[in-house]
Amino acid sequence: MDKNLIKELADYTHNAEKEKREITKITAELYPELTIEEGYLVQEEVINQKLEAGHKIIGPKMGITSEAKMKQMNVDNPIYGYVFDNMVVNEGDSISIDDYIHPKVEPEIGFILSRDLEGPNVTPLDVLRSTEYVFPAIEIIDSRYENFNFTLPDVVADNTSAAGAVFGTNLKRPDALDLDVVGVTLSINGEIRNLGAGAAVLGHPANSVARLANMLSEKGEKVKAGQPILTGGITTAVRLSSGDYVSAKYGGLGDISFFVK
Ligand code: 0L1
Ligand code: MG
Repeated sequence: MDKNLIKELADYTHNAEKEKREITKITAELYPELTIEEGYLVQEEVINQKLEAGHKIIGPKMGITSEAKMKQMNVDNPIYGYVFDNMVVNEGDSISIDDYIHPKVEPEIGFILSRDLEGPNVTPLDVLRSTEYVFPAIEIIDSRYENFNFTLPDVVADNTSAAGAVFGTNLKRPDALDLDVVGVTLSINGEIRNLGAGAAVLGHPANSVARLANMLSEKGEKVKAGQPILTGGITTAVRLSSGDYVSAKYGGLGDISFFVK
C-alpha cells in the first residue's frame, strides 16, 4: 500500500477523532478495496501520529471478541487497537459528552501480565500463568464513522473505536475467580441495561489475551508485562447521554462507575 495513501487515510480517521466529527467509512468511497491488513497499516500510522503528538500508549484492547459478532462480520479473528493516556477516565470521575461523537460503553475484564507474552502458539493457560492481576473495566467506544457503520478494515483503521477506558482498581489474582463465569451488570442511572458473563469473551477472557499475543507475533510484537489489557466487551455496548451515571457491577470483582456531564 502506497505510503501517501496510508497517511491520507490515517489523517482522515485521526482528524475526525481530534475534531470529534463523524465521517463516512473509508470503504464507502475513499478506498473501497481496503483490506484488514491495510487497515492495520492505517492504524499504525494513526498510532505513530498520536505518539508524535506526545500521547502515550497505556495498553492494548481487543474488539469483536464475541463469537456472534465475529460470525456476523464474517471473520475468524478479533481485532486489536490501543488505549492512550488521554483516553483514561478515573473511577468516579465525570466525562463530558461534548468530548465524544456518539459514545457507547461496554463492561470488560482487564488483565495485567507479570511477564511479556510472545506468540505464536500462546495458550490461555500460558496467559493465566503469566497474569499478575485481573481487574474490572469499562471501555468507552466512539467510532468516528456515521452511525457506527463500518466494515472490519474500516474499524481497524479507526483504532477499533477506542475513545476511553475506566480501569477499576479492585485487582484480583486470576486464580481467585473463574473468569468465564464472572457475571456483570451494566447499569445506566441505576437501571440494568445489559448483563453477561466472562465466557462471552471468546469463551474465556484469557483466550482473548492469547489471541492478542498470537496476532501481534505476526508483526514481531508481543504483549507487554505491566500494561493493562482490555479483553473485549462482555455485553453489547450501550449509548451514553448527558446526565448518565454509568456503573458496572461484577461478581467477585467489585463495582466501577463514572458520570457523564
Ligand atoms: O472494543 C470493541 O469491541 C469495539 C470494537 C469496534 C466495534 C465497535 O465500535 O462497535
Ligand atoms: Mg471493547
